[in-house]
Amino acid sequence: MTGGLGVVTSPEQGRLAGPLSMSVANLCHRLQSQVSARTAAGFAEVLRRLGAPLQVAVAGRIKSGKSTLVNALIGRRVAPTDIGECTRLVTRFQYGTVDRVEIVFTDGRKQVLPFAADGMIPAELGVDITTVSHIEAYLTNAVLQGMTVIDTPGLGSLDAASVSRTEQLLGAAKHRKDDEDEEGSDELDDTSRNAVAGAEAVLYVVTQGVRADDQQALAAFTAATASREAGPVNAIAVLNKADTIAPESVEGAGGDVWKAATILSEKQASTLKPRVADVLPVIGLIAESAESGGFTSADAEALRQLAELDDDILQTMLISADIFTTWECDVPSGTRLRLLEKLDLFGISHAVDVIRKEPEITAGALRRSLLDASGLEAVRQRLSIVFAARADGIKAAAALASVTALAHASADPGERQRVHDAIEVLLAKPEAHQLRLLEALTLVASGAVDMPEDLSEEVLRVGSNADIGAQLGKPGAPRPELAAHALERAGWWRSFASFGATPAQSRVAHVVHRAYFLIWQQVREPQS
Ligand SMILES: Nc1nc2c(ncn2[C@@H]2O[C@H](COP(=O)(O)OP(=O)(O)O)[C@@H](O)[C@H]2O)c(=O)[nH]1
Ligand SMILES: [Mg+2]
Repeated sequence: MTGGLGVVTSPEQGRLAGPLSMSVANLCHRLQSQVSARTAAGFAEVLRRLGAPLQVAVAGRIKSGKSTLVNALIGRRVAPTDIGECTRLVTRFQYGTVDRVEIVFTDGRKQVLPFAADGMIPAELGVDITTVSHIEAYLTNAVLQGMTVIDTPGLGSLDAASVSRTEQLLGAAKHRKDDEDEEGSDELDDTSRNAVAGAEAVLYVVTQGVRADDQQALAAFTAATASREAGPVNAIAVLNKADTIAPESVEGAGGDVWKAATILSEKQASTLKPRVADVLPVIGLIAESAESGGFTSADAEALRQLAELDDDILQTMLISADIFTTWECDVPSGTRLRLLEKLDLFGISHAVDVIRKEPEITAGALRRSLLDASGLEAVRQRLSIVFAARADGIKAAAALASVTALAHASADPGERQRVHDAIEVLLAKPEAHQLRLLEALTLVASGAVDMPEDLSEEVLRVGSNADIGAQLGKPGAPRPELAAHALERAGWWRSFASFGATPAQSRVAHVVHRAYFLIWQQVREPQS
């Protein structure tokens, strides 16, 4: 997730995700002097967001383990989990040079919030929560340089106030009709605020059974994010709490928890399609403990003691949390409770197995093995491939949507026309091709445009990878082979666009043809 990918820097604009974001930023700059103060203020906000890391919201039902996963991703136990006021608020985790937490009130006021003794954001704020908009946490953790993580209370659940706070922040709130318009104000009105507030990408957390309201929440969520279409371009999903799946309930799992989780994830991917491209199993709790310093050498020591128990006894203890903590045993029950909170039964059982296979294993290596067992690495990689590779397109699309909304809200027809014309010019530029590719990918992956399966897969592959070898399905192949393949496919898609395609397929085919052509231009031998 640490950018690296085509990060473009310009003196006045900070870090931009790529050439397309740069073009949109230039558009905003140029137009700022030609529009009303209000629209200009909106553009300033768009510019600020374009220069910020990708905004990834973690969404899902209450108690699906969102905050736990956020802690794991950041590598620090900072978001309160389970209960407390804070779990009912939206918290934005962004990079900062000094650790600092602020309460942001609905009237715009801010108040510094000291960390709790354990280094976490306090679960109780000591202020009237109905006056709070959200919490802003600035942390020094490097991963936040690549993305801002937004922890949400959960859509489709909880009290109405939490839901509306979540929706507000994600830009889903219904645009309020303001009767008394304060003309000429530099302040952003609600419409603009909402237009620019949307998260740009979603990490959707589900647990075992995807229910109808999961689907609805995801639909609402992806529609609410600033991208024009809800779709797999900016949303990925995890099946969390994989450790709690009973493997015997899943056919074909052969009693293996991870296998069962993988099978269920695949099933859920087809249920959640077309909103997300795929679903990855993960054990957020173990990932959090392994990544955030929660797992200590004292824990490793206690596990070592448990590993020495007679296996029959241990297996009996591991039947349930109650038996595990109340069983007569040398490891103090308080210690066992702590292990349970950090690893749950599956993690404890996994650690014991590892210790029994390798009694001399260090606490560090044991932690590493727990991390491997959590599936977090695969989630990180997916985030990096899907979001980082598309950050330029995603951010630019979000920014353009905001610019369009701002112009639309303007009372001045001349201003609307100027913005409209500028966007037209931008869309004709070569770098805007990525927008069309992402759009084509959304159309195909969502089933809006019907394609034979092999062609859909090809579109997804070309549109979802940053690496040319991966885009062409030939990772690591030599350049001449890549060039030849790209040229061949460019030709194929052009003829598909002309012959034997429906009008909708034909539009997609033109975009794919152009994508291959641009790839070919990059990898062909330099012309002498
Ligand atoms: N067994 C297990 N428990 C988990 C996992 N992830 C989270 N939990 C627990 O689920 C509860 C709710 O987690 P939380 O992160 O607060 O959920 P949120 O409401 O979605 O933010 C907490 O008690 C977590 O410890 C997991 O992967 N496995
Ligand atoms: Mg939470």
